[in-house]
Amino acid sequence: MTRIDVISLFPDWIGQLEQYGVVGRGIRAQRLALQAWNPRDYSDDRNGRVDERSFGGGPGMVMQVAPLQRTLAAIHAARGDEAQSRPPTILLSPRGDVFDQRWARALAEREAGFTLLCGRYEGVDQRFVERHVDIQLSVGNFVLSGGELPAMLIIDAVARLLPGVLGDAASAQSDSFSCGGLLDHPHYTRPADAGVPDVLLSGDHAAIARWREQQALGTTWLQRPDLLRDLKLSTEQEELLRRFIAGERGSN
Ligand code: 9D3
Repeated sequence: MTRIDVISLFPDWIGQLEQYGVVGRGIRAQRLALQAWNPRDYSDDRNGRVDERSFGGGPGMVMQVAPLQRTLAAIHAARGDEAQSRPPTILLSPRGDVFDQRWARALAEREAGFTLLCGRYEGVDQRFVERHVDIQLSVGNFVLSGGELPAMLIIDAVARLLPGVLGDAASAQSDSFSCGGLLDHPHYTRPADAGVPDVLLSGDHAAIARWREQQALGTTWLQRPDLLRDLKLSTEQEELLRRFIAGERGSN
């Protein structure tokens, strides 16, 4: 069972995840355990303060070391981890390495799980970062107000990769960024009226597979050429893409 602990000033928000979708399924299937921890519960201040003004001045507050350290200690005690096998502490931070599908796979492979720390305000006292943070992750080049949404995003991306969480193991494998690094082909469903490519209604499975491969290549070429540049296409793929670009748009 993979255990993810989350340190956040909004634990109820994180807790919502277990009611929905793939994370809910993972928890019900006992492949995933999710627990949110509020550093306010580990404050030594009567009002539960966990932040202070930044030394040196300037706007914004900084999360203090002591409440975070006690929260982390409580997590490790609850997990019963020995010092050597402590799960990594991951700080969500704009300074971090940008999270991607490779990171999702790497985290999903950590069977014991990990601890996510959601920063708020201007950030976390650097001494805590130096003593306890193993990895820093960002979710992209835009400014958020805290690490909660990034944490939820990471939990979702990791949960769906855990064995036994998605009913159809193949569905985790065959979507974008896993399916040979290409975007998915377009999908159609009922009603089967004008606009549905004929080949999808033909019953010719080989032709359908070829059309889908060509659409995956063509869609990636049109919308994410950066992904295509990192791939080595087979001769068949080169030919399918060449005909897509020539304007056949999947008519083979
Ligand atoms: C205006 C504040 N910034 C000064 C230049 C620094 C800053 C501090 C704290 C910017 C954002 C935040 C809060 N963001 C996160 O905690 C965060 C985040 C993000 O903002 N973008 C992308 N990924 C992440 S992960 C955590």
